[in-house]
Amino acid sequence: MPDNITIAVSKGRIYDDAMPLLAKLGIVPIDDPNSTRKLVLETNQPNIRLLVIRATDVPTYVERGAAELGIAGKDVLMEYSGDGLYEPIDLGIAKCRMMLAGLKDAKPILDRPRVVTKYTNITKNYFAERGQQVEIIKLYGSMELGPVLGLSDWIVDLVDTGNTLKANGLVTLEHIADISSRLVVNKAAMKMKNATIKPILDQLSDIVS
Ligand code: PRT
Ligand code: MG
Repeated sequence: MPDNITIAVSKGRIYDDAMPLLAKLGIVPIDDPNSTRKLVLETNQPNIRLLVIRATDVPTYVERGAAELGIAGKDVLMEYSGDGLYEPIDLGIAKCRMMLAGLKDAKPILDRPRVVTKYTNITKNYFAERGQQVEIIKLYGSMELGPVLGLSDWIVDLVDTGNTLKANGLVTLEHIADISSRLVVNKAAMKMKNATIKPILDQLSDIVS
C-alpha cells in the first residue's frame, strides 16, 4: 500500500511550472486551481493530493507535517526560519534573482540607507554580513514605490525581466541571490513514508538533472 502524500504548492507561477514536472511522474490534478475554489486537489493517483496555498505558507505546512512534500521558492525558504525541512532538490523552475535596487537618478545618501522589502530576514543578513548599517522597512507588496515616493533609498526584491524596476525608474545595484524553486520534505515523513517518498525524489532528480 503506498502512503498517502500531500504536496503543498502555491498558485501562480510555481504551480504553472511545477505541474509539467509532476505530470512526468504521472501525477496529474483532477481539478484546475484556477477554476475551482477547492484548496485540496485530488490527483489521478488515489494516494496523492495537492494543497494549493500561499507561497509563504508552504514551509509551515511541510515543517509541521500537514503536507509531506512542498514546492517553495528559495526566497521563501531563505526568509523562513525553521529546521524541520529537508531541501533535497533544486527543481530549476520559477527562476529569478534577489536584487538590491534604487532610483536611477538617486541623490547621494547622507544618512543610514533605508531599505523597503518584504524579505526582512534576508535583507538583515545581507547587510549584517557586509557590516553595513541600514534601516529596514517592511512592506507586503509594491516595494518599487518605496524609493519613488521617498519612503526609502533602496528596495530588496525579486527581479525577473527587470521590467517592473524599469517601469518605476529603478536600476539594480547589487545581486543578492539566485532564486529557483526547491522541493521540500517533512523530516519525519522522510523516514516514516520513505518507501513512497524515495521513488518520487529519485524520479524528480532524474527529470531536472
Ligand atoms: O502572490 P502571493 O502574495 O500569494 O505570493 P507571492 O507573490 O510570493 O507568489 P507568486 O506566485 O507571485 O511568486 C511565487 C514565487 O515565484 C516566489 O516566491 C519566487 O520564488 C518565484 N518568482 C519567480 C517570482 C518572480 N520570479 C518574480 N518576478 N516572484 C515574484 N516576482 C515578482 C517580483 O516580486 C516583482 O514584483 O515579479 C516582479 C518582477 O518581475 P519582472 O519580470 O518585472 O522583473
Ligand atoms: Mg504575488
